[in-house]
Amino acid sequence: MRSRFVLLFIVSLYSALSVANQQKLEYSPDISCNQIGYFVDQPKIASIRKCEVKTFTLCDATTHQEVYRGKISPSKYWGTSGEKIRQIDFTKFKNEGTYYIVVPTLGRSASFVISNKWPKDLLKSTIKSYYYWRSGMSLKTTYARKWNRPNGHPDTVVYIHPSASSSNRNSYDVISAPKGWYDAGDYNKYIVNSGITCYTLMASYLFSKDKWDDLSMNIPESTDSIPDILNEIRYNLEWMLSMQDPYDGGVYHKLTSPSFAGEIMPSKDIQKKRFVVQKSTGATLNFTAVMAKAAEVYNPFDSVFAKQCLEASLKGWQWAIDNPRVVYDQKMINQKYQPAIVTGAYNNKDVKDEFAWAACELYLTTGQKSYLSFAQKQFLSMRYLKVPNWGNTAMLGIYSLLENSDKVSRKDQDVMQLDRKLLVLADQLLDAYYASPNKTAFGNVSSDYKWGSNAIAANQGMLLLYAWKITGRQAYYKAALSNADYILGRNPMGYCYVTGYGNQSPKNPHHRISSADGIDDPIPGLLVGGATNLKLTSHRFPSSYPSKRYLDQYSCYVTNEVAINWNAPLVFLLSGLFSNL
Ligand code: 9MR
Ligand code: 9MR
Repeated sequence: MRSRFVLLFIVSLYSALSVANQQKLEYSPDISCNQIGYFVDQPKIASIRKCEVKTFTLCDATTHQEVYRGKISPSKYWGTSGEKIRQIDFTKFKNEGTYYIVVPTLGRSASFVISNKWPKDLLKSTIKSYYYWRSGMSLKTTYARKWNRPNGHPDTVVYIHPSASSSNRNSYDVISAPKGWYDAGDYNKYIVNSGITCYTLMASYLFSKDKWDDLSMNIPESTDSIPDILNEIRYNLEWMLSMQDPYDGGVYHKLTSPSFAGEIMPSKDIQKKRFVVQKSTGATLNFTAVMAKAAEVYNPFDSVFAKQCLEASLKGWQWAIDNPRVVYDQKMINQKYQPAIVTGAYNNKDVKDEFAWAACELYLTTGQKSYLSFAQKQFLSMRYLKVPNWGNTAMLGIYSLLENSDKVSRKDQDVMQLDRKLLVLADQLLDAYYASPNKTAFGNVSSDYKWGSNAIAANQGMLLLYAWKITGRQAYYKAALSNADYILGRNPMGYCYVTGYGNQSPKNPHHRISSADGIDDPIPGLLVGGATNLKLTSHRFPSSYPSKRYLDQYSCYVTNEVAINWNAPLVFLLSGLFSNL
């Protein structure tokens, strides 16, 4: 009896002491985990660096009691971080709750949840970011909370730049092109980048409809009967429509001030005139593809708007067929015209992929076989497709055809090798995931760390989710999830790269509004560009290895800018992962 009492005493003393010790543990940036959450029945991986201990424990974040204990894997060298990485795997632990990891000698990790609901709040925030990107309206406290702001850039007086004059519109004629989203940290509006962004968000709606139907974003249109994500996208589509020259169907490349604004709020940026510049084939085809898609997506809600989108798309297509090689070459333009334009170029030189994509969308919306034949020819002339980005959109057409494979005959699917086009890339990513010392599909090769690397991770995730959907193979889903883990903290910098989320997130994004609004917290839900191998600025990074070339500084635009085309694949990835549950 006595000895049992002593034993019990010793055990409870030990656990009280270990709880007290746990509470005192310091946060260690060397334990990288998804700082938001893990799904109950999916892989739960974290990683560590610089440490040889053999076991880890998982602790309940409220009681600080140990709930699970496991072995840490042997180390493997990761070429893109220049470090030896070790895995912590607690996949087998399936109790919902909030936890942290403890690694003796290192400390504790960030807290995260194990739950099937974790993406919801983050998803709301990443899509709400588009509301904060709106140009041409004031943001009211009801919707914008402390980030409310007065109107800036009404864009009701926009000049035709001399590069854009045509028989019906002279230089310095005034047009009105209001609404739309700012591109990124700057205040300009670019058609090429709007194209892939609107497509990706509409695709997200189609892919995860049940998640979007009742997700309220608390925006001015929230009381109508249309899903909020579509309300938000329409705000930009309406601007895009105004960028088409009604006389010939061509689309201006961008609406911009001649140079970037300073670190000021939109309402203070009133010094410079804003122009629409030269029409381009790339912009017109982006527009054509997006408007064809919008005609399909919006038809059940507003057939008048859908019809307007389709007419605009057809007009754009005709212009592109008549003008197939009008490249936007800013340098050349500046040699010929005044004022010089020095903002983002998005100079899409090769437009084969835009032709293919636009033809796919027009085929699906109109049912006319000639568009599909056109697309097939374009695809035949491309050796292989790529994970999409603003300059390479061919895969977007493949996504759309695969989502609507009932509209493509078996024979056409075979001729085009439709599945293969996607699966070749998905399998490469899957192999990378299996072989990765970091257990992520993203980030194993230096070429993943271009400008906006976090969006490359998200776009790879999007591609993997399509592969999962058409094959039903869970491995693709897990690989997609690994990229979400990377973005949300399981990376060598230990950053959750979305503003306002996680234990360590960017505080100084290259985002003029977040910087100039006088509010400490940046606007939430913005994905920063992330680590990069580019050597554009003279900043000193924590390491010369690509996955660690990241700085949370306003001036470091090459790692810390935010952009509409980067948030969109994250929105897709989060909602798509969530749609499995
Ligand atoms: O602020 C600009 C950002 O939005 C662009 O993405 C980036 C690249 O075009 O340029 C930024 O502007 C910088 C300019 O290019 C060079 N001087 C410093 C500017 C602001 O930091
Ligand atoms: O994301 C764009 C990147 O791929 C290009 O290499 C770079 C230079 O043209 O421009 C980036 O886009 C920026 C745009 O030019 C201006 N607005 C901010 C964008 C994000 O940095």
